[in-house]
Amino acid sequence: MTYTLFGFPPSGNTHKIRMLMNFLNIECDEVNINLKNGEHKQAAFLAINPRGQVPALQTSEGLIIDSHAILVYLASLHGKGKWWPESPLEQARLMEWISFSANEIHSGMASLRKHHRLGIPIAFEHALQVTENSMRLLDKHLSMNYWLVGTEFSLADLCCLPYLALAHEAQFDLTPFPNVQAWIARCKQVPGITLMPGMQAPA
Ligand SMILES: N[C@@H](CCC(=O)N[C@@H](CS)C(=O)NCC(=O)O)C(=O)O
Repeated sequence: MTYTLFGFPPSGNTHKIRMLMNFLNIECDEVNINLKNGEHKQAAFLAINPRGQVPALQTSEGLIIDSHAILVYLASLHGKGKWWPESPLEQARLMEWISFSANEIHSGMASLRKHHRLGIPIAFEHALQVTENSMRLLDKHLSMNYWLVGTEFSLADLCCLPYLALAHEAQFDLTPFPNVQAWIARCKQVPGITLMPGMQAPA
């Protein structure tokens, strides 16, 4: 199966796909869509993805859009067992965090980073509030759990990691959330993990 990933190098959502592909040893071509010059809203890319967003993945079965949809597709197709469990309850546990990534992290930390790194206007106070609330929740969860779900690094950790490891680019101080900081450091030590530029910095 050949894959083509439409992405953008600074995009944490694109990076999630790269991380899973590398864990699964999947070969993939990448096409860069330059979000800075608006290529994602031009007709050529809108014909591929009408949502005008990256990432999008061209597969032999058709185009898949949205980082979380792509992760679930790849994990269930190539990583049954380790990356996508059989049990509906375990799948639901992963989905709890995939949803946290798509909602709280997307409209919180990722939004703050978009503002500070790319200069895009956002509802700043709202994004800050969402980030503070969600980091408080996450810190509490991680005070009782080594990984987000179960006993090893999973798709839940993978999808939440990039934007949280880039908190410094969002100009958000994680010092009041020591369990989140320790979890980020743990994730970065997982064998086979792929870090994007900026993720190496201490959280
Ligand atoms: N829910 C989508 C969000 C994708 C997203 O927001 N992508 C950003 C880049 S990281 C983008 O393409 N932004 C341009 C836009 O929304 O117009 C996902 O998880 O893939």
